[in-house]
Amino acid sequence: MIDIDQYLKEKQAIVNQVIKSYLPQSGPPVIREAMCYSLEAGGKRLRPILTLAVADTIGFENNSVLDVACAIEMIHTYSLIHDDLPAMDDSDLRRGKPSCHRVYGDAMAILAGDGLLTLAFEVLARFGYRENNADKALRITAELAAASGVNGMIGGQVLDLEAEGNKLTLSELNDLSARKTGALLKASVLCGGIAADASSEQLEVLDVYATKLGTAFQIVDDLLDWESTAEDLGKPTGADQIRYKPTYPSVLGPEKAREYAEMLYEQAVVSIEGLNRSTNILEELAKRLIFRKK
Ligand code: GRG
Repeated sequence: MIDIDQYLKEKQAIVNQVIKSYLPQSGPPVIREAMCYSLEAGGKRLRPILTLAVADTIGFENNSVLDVACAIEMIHTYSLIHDDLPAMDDSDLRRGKPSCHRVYGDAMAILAGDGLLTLAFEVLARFGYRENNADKALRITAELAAASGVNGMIGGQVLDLEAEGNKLTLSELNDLSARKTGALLKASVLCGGIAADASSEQLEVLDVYATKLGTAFQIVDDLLDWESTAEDLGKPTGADQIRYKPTYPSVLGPEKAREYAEMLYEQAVVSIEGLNRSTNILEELAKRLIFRKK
């Protein structure tokens, strides 16, 4: 049995160290500072840890997968910076600290997000130069660009903005969540598999695991916004209700939403038996994601 607390701590430390080393060493100081501010504001690093955990599960021992993991965290952080802007969710607090635009202003926060998104793809391209990784890098780049783009996270954000004040069916909410949150989470898992030379059968299994986990993760995010305090979460809570956003607890009720998340978690855990590897890390990670308190 793996000590998941220890595993998370070790992987967080590695991601934090490596991601910092990729930050530009030249260019206008203010933009570099704003990018660093948001990257170092203390996120959980769930997505890069999922990438690394998949590679560990497949049995791939090569540090180059860290490039992929860090690129994914950069894309995630960019999305949070832009999501907090006044034109979007207008949120003053992120990761327990004033959001990027509250410290650096709207223009610099937009550019810091753009800077992180661009840097992510530079890191991926450079990963392609290393150790004959070119084919993998192309597949991973395509996967991440699609997951972040109009049919993935950006499209999900559009649906989310349009949903304010409207009623959604469960199936519409599932579609929104699969794009806004699920796509990048799924890509974190699949890119770990691609970087680790997983077989196509293993990638299919990982796809099912990540799809279930992505929806369950969003349900829990909605439940935390519904039930927790800003102090607990490090970001404002109750915002979804204030903005009349349809969420899992508002559509299903909090109890049914929790049951739905737990059912998806159980299905995710069963699905990865198909990997034919020891899947303890991925099981424990799924448990952490679903039973988390922030
Ligand atoms: C602006 C293109 C664009 C997209 C924004 C990420 C996103 C899409 C919106 C954030 C709003 C939100 C609450 C989404 C739900 C799930 C989510 C992405 C939560 C934040 O992820 P965590 O909990 O955050 O992994 P940390 O800070 O730990 O990295």
